[in-house]
Amino acid sequence: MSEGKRLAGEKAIEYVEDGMIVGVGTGSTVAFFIDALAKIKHRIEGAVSSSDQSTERLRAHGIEVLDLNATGPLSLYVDGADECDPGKHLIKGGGAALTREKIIAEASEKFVCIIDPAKQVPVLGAFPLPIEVIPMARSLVARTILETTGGQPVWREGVKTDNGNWVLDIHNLSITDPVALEARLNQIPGVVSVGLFARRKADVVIVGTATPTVLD
Ligand code: ABF
Repeated sequence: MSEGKRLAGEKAIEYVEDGMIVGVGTGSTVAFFIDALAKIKHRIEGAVSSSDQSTERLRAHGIEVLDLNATGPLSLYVDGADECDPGKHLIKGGGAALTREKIIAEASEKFVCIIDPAKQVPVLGAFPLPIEVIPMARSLVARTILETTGGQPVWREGVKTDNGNWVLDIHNLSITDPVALEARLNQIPGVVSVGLFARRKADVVIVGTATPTVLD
């Protein structure tokens, strides 16, 4: 598994161009990308980070971490995923960083997703769908999801996001229309963000097979 993550993470370096400010996701696959980015840090201006965890790793390598408000739109965002369907729609948020990940993906021209082969699925949903919620709305959102989707929401107890919110993981979904479900869940008051990257899906998917496979 980690060999596939390393292969995908290192292959993504090919998308980094001189002078870039690189959007950087979160997770163990991204950690391989950050370590590879460190080897060419003299070629880039800096990074915009999606989590305290990635910020720490970037800074440890001496890579400058910049504020998205100061950088404006980015050319490139590199991030992992929990599941990827044939249409490059993703489930993300296993690392509880989904909100800032989604913000940077939205601000980026090209979203390159790096995954090991195990993340490829025919239909999204076997991995419980993470949703970031305002704490006071946890039960309201859970009830609404139960009533309207047939999914089973489970509170990721003990986990607080970098934004100080909570996470619900929705089990038992089979997501055949990810764009529609993302829009429906986004409407529920108290939902901060949904771990479906469907409206803004990956532009390129790099799968960490022995010879990395590029889906674009
Ligand atoms: C992050 O990458 C999260 O959205 C997703 O949960 C995670 C996948 O983690 P890993 O690369 O460690 O499998 O972007």
